[in-house]
Amino acid sequence: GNPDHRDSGLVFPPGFVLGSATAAFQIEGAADEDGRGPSIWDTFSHTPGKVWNGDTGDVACDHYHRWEQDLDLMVDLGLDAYRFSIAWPRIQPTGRGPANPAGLDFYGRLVDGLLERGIKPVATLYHWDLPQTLEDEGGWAVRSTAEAFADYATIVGEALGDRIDTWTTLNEPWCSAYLGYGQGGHAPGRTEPAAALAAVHHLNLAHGLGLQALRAASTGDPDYSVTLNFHVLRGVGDGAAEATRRIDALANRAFTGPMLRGSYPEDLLADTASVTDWSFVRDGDLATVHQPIDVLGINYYSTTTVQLWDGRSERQGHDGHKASAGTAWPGSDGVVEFVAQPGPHTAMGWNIAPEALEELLLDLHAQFPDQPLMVTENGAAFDDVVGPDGSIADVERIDYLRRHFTAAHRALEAGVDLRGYFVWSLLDNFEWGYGYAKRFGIVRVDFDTLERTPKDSATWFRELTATRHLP
Ligand code: GBH
Repeated sequence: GNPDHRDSGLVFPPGFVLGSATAAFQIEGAADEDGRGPSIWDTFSHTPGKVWNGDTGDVACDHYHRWEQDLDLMVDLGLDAYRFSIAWPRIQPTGRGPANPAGLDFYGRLVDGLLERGIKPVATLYHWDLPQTLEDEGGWAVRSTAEAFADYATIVGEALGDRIDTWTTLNEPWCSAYLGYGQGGHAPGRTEPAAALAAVHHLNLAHGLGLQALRAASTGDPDYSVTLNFHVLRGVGDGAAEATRRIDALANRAFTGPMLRGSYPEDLLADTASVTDWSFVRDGDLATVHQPIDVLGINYYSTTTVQLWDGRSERQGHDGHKASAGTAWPGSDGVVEFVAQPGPHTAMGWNIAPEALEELLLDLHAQFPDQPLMVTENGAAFDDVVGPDGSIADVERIDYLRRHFTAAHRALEAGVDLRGYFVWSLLDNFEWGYGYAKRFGIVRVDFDTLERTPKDSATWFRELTATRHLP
């Protein structure tokens, strides 16, 4: 092996899934092709001032045309599994009605291509690209969007449910609800705290209805999952416990409560009482949302530090998203403030805290002892430099990944039922509000030529998948 990649002595067991992840809007491009309808991210990214540099998803990595080449990259990297998302507006251009056969065919070819190469397909139904027509009818703030999602899940379940390894209903509903409808830095860019909380519930409901639909339609034996972005919280000051309790309720327990326990936390309802009365939760909804899942997906990047607002200091922005009139924290805006965290930081400005991943996995295992877990995203953006020979010596990314894989391994050794780990991301791609300015890939994409070049982190990851020993 490469002398830079000395064996750490840590070995991942044979069944542990080593994969990489992407999302449809971030890589596919081909926005107008084969009957695809517009999504909220098309509208948002084409609205001046919303995305850095005016970048859009029109071309992205052109994966829609280059998918076979990308499959070959996955083979080269030795992936056990590939986590991708299905673009709802390719399947139902207006979010309702009959399936668009060309859209289904694209994912059918992709899934068959993965299976032919021995790579497990892990498919997410919703990674943020809501059909624009559904947003025009109210988006996630209204119940009918969750009902439409169930019909979409039936269509993809019938078409692909004989071949999928793992279905994931939603990616990070926290982002969809709070950044999309509260803070406004994500599509559809609304800044309505009550709508954000309604979106939380309708996304939870979509998860439940989607699981029911997928289970009824899938003829294979797939696993069923959802992916949440957990906030690992640090509190400072006299009110540390109260500040972390409030943010934990909004960020984490608003989803794990209904999905894994069957109820919304009482403290969440109390903290948000001035914003909404939660009357959008109807009889029977919680039973629909609360269904067993085979695996809980976890996206983890960094920690979050909070304190009670002292009423004097300027309130801090959150999450590196550009300043907006909205809040990601309905009911706690002006109560809790977010504290700058010590470095080192990635190019996103996110602090690097691998020990918090171990802590998160242990905590979730303690809370939900029988629930298998999977890291469905972890990775980092850095300012990559292309060397004179064309190579990309992304040593910081290798270090980030090595430290987070080590944290995951420690959790495994402590008895956590951790099933696998997906690096975000396979390719540099459209990083939402940051456009193409932030690069998370282990494979570089030149956005002029669309050429792919594996970075040193890809070589490092290939060694891990080949040997199962952490280099
Ligand atoms: C994921 O979002 C997405 O699933 C993926 O599409 C995206 O490309 C990738 O990560 C990289 O961004 O302000 O300190 O509390 C992650 C979004 C990032 C939102 C961390 C919450 C908390 C940082 N999350 N953020 S902090």
